[in-house]
Amino acid sequence: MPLDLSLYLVTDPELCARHGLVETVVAAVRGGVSVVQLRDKQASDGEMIDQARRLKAALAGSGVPLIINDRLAVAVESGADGLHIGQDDGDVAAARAALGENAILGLSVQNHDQLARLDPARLDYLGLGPVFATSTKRDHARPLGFDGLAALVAASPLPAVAIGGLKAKHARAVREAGARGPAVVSAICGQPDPEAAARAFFAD
Ligand code: TZP
Ligand code: MG
Repeated sequence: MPLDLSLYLVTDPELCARHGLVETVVAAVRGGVSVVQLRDKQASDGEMIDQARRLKAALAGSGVPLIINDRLAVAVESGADGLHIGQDDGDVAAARAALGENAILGLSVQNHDQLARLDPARLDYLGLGPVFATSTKRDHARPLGFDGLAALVAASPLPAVAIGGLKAKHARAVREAGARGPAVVSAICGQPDPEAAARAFFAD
């Protein structure tokens, strides 16, 4: 199935705790989320494998893939659909070799140098950002703004989502910049109604 990047949810253990991780993700998928990334910097690999298995079961039949942030071993062990890595999270070639051809593999890209160095043949999509400053990720790179995003998308050899400080009101500008869709944490996780929060990204 082609990868639908129209609304990409990245989970956060604290923000998603408001309604529970699985409950938040299921509601967000009802609202139109098309990809889910499990991201938890604190959990052990074992805890993350357990969370991933519960999410995979909850997503069964939805067609929405589950992607693991950073941890290749968790992606392989849990039966998730793919892995998302940052610039310092290890080697794309090694990840592709371990995951196999059918897994989804994404990479975070913050600037044109990183874009010029990546290996598009081994990757499925890119996460470009941050578009705006955000308190959800510590030590993020300099914000791109929509003009910087558009320039990166134009030079990208792969389909891309945009991330960083994005709200429903930015969905149109994200698409107009050429990204397939927004990737968000706090605009869905931790919201009073995650389903409605997701649906709001498709309002115009
Ligand atoms: N990578 C770049 S910014 C970011 C990540 C994981 C956090 C985005 O969170 P939010 O709450 O959507 O700004
Ligand atoms: Mg990372």
